[in-house]
Amino acid sequence: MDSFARIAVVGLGYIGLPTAAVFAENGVEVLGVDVNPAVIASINAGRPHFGEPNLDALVRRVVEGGKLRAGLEIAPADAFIIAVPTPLRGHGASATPDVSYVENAARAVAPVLAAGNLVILESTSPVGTTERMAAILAELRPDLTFPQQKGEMAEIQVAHCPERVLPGRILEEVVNNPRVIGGMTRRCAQRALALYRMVVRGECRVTTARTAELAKLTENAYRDVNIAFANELSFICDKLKINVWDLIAMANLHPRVNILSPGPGVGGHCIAVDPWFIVATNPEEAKLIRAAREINDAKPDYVVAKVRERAAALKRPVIACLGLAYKKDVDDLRESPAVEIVRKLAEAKLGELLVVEPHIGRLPPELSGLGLELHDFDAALERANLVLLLVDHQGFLQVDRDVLKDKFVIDTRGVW
Ligand code: SAJ
Repeated sequence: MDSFARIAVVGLGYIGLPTAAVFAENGVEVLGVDVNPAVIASINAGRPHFGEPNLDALVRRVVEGGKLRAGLEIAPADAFIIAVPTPLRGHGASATPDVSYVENAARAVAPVLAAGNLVILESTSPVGTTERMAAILAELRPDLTFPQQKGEMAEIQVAHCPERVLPGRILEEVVNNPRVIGGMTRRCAQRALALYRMVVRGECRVTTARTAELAKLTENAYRDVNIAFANELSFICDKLKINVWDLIAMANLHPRVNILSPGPGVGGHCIAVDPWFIVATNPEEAKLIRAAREINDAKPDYVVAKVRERAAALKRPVIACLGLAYKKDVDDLRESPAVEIVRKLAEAKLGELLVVEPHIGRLPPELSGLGLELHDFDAALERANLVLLLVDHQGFLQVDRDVLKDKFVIDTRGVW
């Protein structure tokens, strides 16, 4: 039975909500489940609870059309997509992935499972999590059969289909990106393939659940390692008094070299986190992956030290800090190196800080609690004698050279 008239999406965050809305748009009856009543109320009123291009209109349409409904309680469905957070607990090499939200989602789904159902884990997860989820389901439903017990003959199919969308382009990428579909058995994978085929236009490749888990982690670790290479070059270039951006542009002229850009550090919910999932399961083997994380994590302190050095030369430092988001043109401050840098500058009392972030209306408590306020871009540039560019937002790119002329400038993104 390959038809999916009704699906349930557990977890209505950055991934779950767009996924639910896209299925609903394609005619599937979707129940979105979340533990947060405010999220449920907002979605049922047709309003997403976070900013993402085109998501507002889509959610309003599918809610008004009766195809998407959000609730606190799970209900029977043909397929269940679990898209809950898998955070990291602790810091650095001793951090451990927390899969308790996945475990809780499995416990919530178990009572409504029926023979013929498909359960998909979309959350980025350490290798073995899909099997762990299936084990919980089997424990709670001894009346049903699962792939780990009956292989291809199982009544319930279980798969891992990791999301890989880029914040800021989620709706486009959810449909057009290629997908890795990892089944606990071939039949599980085929069933999951049939589901995603309803909405995904990109290529869908079928594999095992464990390969799919590691594939997702590998993609983000690959990017992290490559950014670490660029950041390491920035340390080397500073010592050798070479402009790192020029250096990279020159090296990238080679047809088989494509170095990424150094920055103030690596932020966001994925690249700064997922490589640790590999280190956690393979601490002996994952030497390069761990080193990359450490290099990228060291970058904010390096930027703070640079500011400290420059500020020491000023009688009364007034520092414009441009950008707080984890990357350009988004309002997302999660794991943002810019926030860490501004916080450390404020704690070190290096001078007056003028924080500029046009994408948010109010500072996060960790910064407002330090007495900081949001400032207007032009006014901050005018007043500052030290300008620290942290995020390459579109709005920061065009700047009057004359305004910068007599100021110290630290451009962590190499855009000026
Ligand atoms: N960054 C640099 N230099 C670069 C590129 C990025 O310093 O040359 C920094 C950014 O400023 C940012 C961080 O890296 O702080 C991460 O940004 P990103 O744009 O590379 O990636 P994310 O975290 O927004 O999304 C990533 C994507 N993964 C890959 O590109 C391999 C996305 O496809 C995934 O779906 C997402 O992680 C996820 O959810 O896992």
